[in-house]
Amino acid sequence: MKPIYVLNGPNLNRLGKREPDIYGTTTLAEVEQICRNAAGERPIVFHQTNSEEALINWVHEAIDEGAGIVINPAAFTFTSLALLDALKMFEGPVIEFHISNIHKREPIYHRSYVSMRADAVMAGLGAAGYATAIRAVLDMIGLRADG
Ligand code: CA2
Repeated sequence: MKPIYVLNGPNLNRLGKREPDIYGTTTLAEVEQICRNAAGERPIVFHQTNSEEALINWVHEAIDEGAGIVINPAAFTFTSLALLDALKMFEGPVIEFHISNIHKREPIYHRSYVSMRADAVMAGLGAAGYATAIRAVLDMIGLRADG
């Protein structure tokens, strides 16, 4: 069974340790467990990086090996055409996920390049929302013959 790739961008390794009023108190290790629990038997490849290159390389890996992608690109959401180009090469479902509601924030957080490829965009459900994203991507994979 092909895995779901859950990819997390810069600074999310600090989750649960800073700005709990915006991002909550759940750590990234707990997010990983939330994702694995929600996925059931479907394998999860879970990564976080502060490097744009590493994030793109994992999207490339998913192109060859993944059934779906849940990606929280963090700040690369608003800056990275290279990440958008990589995601465009992926043929399965892509969910863009943000812990906070980026649309409640300053205008620089409103224009997402990743949204131009994402099949769904989720924002503001907190860290627990990763489980919802996993269930949604599983549903989307289930609708495809080659999932
Ligand atoms: O809400 C999200 O999930 C974000 O993608 C998080 C990004 C931010 O740039 C996006 O606008 C929204 C990263 C925020 C900074 O990283 C932190 C991580 C943990 C604790 C505090 C900051």
